[in-house]
Amino acid sequence: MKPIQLFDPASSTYTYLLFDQATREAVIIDPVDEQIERDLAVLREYGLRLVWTLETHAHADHITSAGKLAELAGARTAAPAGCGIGTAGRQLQDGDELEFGAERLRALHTPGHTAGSMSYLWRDHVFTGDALLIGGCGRTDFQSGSAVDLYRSLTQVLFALPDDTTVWPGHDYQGRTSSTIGNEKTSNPRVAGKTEAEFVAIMDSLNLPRPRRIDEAVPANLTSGLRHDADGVQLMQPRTGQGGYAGDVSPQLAWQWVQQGEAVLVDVRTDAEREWVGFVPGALPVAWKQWPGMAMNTGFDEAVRAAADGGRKLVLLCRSGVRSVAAARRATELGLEAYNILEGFEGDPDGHGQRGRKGGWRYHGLPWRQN
Ligand SMILES: N[C@@H](CCC(=O)N[C@@H](CS)C(=O)NCC(=O)O)C(=O)O
Ligand SMILES: [Fe+2]
Repeated sequence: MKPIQLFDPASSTYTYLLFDQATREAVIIDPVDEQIERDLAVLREYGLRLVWTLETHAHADHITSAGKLAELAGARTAAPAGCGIGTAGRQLQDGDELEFGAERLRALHTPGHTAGSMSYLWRDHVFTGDALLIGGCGRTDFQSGSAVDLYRSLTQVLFALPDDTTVWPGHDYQGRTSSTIGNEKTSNPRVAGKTEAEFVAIMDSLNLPRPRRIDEAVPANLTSGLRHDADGVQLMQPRTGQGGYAGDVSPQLAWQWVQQGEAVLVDVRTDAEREWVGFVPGALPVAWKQWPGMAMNTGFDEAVRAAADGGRKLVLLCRSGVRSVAAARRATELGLEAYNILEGFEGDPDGHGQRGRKGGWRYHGLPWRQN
């Protein structure tokens, strides 16, 4: 059994999908925002149900799609506890295990590239993030990096694994795909046969340019890639949609339109969310996907056409404004005028992984009820 290795050419990032053959439950490691459609297609192609998104660290060179995958695929989010990714529901400590089907993966704290960085061991495969790269290693010159810590992580944690363990790195800038612990131990030019002092001297003299996207990527990755830029209070004009739908509106503007009879409010969350979390009186329920499993609602097209009733404007509400974008795109393809309601019903998770305090329909005091 091998992981599925996927590549983002813009950042040379490898994303990995591992799955349990019997239950089809899957884990994705280091997913890249710009590749979300590809990743969703791969999940569909293999018939997989994504149960975990997992980060090796808070990346400086690309933005994760973890938060979006949680919405679109129903996954839970996990990240190393020391990385400050407060939005991730599961905060992993060294030695913690994640289960998917009958499979399990173990977190190994491998600090150095960043202080919180982790590698993940699954069967005889290790996903090393930016700790160990093929013939190299992650840089240690920013984001709480430490060459001394990385030397220990490489020589004492990763090189302690069996020699035939396959190494799957977080990046490769030269098209190489995998290595083994045995190979890296004997031939990695930065660390093989080097003392700690020699390794530190090498790392100190790399003089690499700053990653192009670091200022944008690190803050976004600390919130699972969810960029909460909506500010519903301010946005009382629709923002024209650039992504194949009519536009984005604040929860307040959506409610104003609904009250004035200008638009129909369509709740695209799952039946379970409406039932257990809360609902907006008068909203039409048309699930985009259904829980558990987040399978597509095959009745969506018909129901959303009926909701528009010959051309009425639709405002679509989901949990945090991710699924409602996908649903608005589909409604637009059907010829309808569909807007995404920013922030959704519950808003984004805050630094404690809790929703309800960072935007959303409820946060803004708009009408809702609970059974
Ligand atoms: N050129 C890339 C940055 C590449 C980079 O710095 N990569 C980090 C990983 S996030 C690294 O550790 N590289 C190690 C190396 O290049 O030896 C960009 O602008 O995004
Ligand atoms: Fe990195």
